[in-house]
Amino acid sequence: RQAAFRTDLSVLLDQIGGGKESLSFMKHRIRHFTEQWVTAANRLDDKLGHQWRDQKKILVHVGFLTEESGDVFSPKVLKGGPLGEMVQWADILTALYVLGQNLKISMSVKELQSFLGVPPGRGSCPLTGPLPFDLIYTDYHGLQQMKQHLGLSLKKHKCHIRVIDTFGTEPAYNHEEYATLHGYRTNWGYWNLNPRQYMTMFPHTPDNSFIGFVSEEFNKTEKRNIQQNKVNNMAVVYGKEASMWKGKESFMEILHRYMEVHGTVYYETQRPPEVPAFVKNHGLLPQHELQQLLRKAKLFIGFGFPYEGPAPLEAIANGCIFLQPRFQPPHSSLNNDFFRGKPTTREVFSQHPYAERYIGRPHVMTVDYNNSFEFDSAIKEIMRTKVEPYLPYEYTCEGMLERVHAYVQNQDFCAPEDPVIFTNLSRIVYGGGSRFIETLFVPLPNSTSLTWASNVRAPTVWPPLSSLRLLASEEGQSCVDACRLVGLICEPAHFRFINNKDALHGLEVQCKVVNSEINHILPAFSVVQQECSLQEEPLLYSCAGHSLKYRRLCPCRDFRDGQVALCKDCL
Ligand code: U2F
Repeated sequence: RQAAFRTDLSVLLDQIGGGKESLSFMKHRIRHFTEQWVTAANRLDDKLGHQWRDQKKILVHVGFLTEESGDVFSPKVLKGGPLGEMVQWADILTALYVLGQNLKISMSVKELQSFLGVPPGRGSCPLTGPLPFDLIYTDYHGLQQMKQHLGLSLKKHKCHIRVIDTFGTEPAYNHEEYATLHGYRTNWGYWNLNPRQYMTMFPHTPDNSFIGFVSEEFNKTEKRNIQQNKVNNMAVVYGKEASMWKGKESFMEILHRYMEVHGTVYYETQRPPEVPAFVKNHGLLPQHELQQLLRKAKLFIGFGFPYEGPAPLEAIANGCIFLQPRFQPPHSSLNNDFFRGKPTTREVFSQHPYAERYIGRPHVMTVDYNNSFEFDSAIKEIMRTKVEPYLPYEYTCEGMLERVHAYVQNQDFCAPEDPVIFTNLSRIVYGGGSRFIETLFVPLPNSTSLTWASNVRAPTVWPPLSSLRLLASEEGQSCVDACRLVGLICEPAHFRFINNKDALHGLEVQCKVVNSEINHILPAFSVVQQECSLQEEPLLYSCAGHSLKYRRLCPCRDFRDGQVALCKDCL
């Protein structure tokens, strides 16, 4: 069946049901964004030339909101607890619905069982027939619940699953045996999924798929009005829970010298002692009232926690400058309680790395808060600087619809991955480029097309192979960084095309021997020892891994302006 864009969201709102604060929050958000979604749907439909889109049967099982997982989030919705996850689920549901998919929503184990057609009880009678869905979106809690209730049949069906995973899961943690043997075992990982089945809130690592959420977008007139009504000396503090303000008195003092300080900190009856008396505290606000406040403010200031939430994007979209602390040393699961146990070694160099890297000045300023001179001058600079409201395309409704559309139609983790043979890999080249690029890429013919041996069928792959650019990283450098340095992004889907001798040959690597091993750094080579190794376990293809001993073979690809998840020919 063909999927048709939907512009009436009332059925979705009914499907979500009610009762809990978390659900009310999500529904309120969906209602508030309806107009933006509708406009985006029409624009995307035009952009795609009204092309045929398959309607898929999709189950969304929101594990963390089930009673069976303890649902620790719902009771905190009105008390300053995390809302980022709720924002993200509301937007995923809406995107799938607006794209016209055949959607079922489950928020309890009972509903899960009934949708899957398995009898109640624990794994007693696993699903015997086919899975009644093309795709299942869930989270780590939901995955655990599905394991309990689908029993062994989960293994058979797991290629249909997508795991909404805020901070991401790196390949070394996902591979059960490897994680256990090499110290990467955590409470989460070890599901042996294709790492691209994990879908993150920000494009943390290209090993996972970036699904994201949305923020409000303004037209030219609205942007002008916002800029005209800015109050130059008004700051809003990022932190809805009193604990986030603890120990920040010295920064607050400096800030207060120049600006009127506002907060949206939850409180019951009394003002929280962590919030200084000079702060105008509005209490926790409904989302749209927070937007109003941000619309007036010039500065949105983070004190280091929460990490990587939606609020800074909302503030920047409303024309604020986001000021945040740099972390030196960076925070990660190795040195920080919040990240400890999360299935990633990603290093977080500031409170909001996405804002720093993908948005940057003048909208985002990242400074050393321990240096009061630097902090002080940042505030003065912010008061002088004029900025326009800005929202990266990938966080607009249209950008999210475009991305989710591309994933739903093209990502297929069930199809067998046939081995691929190149006649001449050296044809994968980067055409032009700076001196830096020339030292990394093999200087080869101009052609960027691939030819195939006559007995090998060119596989239909997504992202398409036309996007592939091969390069070797430096020693100690990950493929994430190697690709980024030349303006590309690492694409794990392309690892299987470069995990071969031809790739080494194409890069003119000297190999005494070419081994094949299980190690998340591979394929890679050691220049000193002239030792080359290919990857034996496709689940361990990792953009994130790095090792001082090795230069890695990196499959990079191009990406669309403002939409890092999709290559130029990906739509
Ligand atoms: C992040 O979760 P948080 O919920 O702490 O992230 P925030 O950026 O603070 O805000 C989430 C939403 O809360 C809304 C605001 C944001 O969309 O509009 N809000 C509001 O409605 N009223 C207010 O007064 C203030 C904010 C992250 F998203 C999670 O994944 C992490 O678990 C958490 C910890 O790092 O941080």
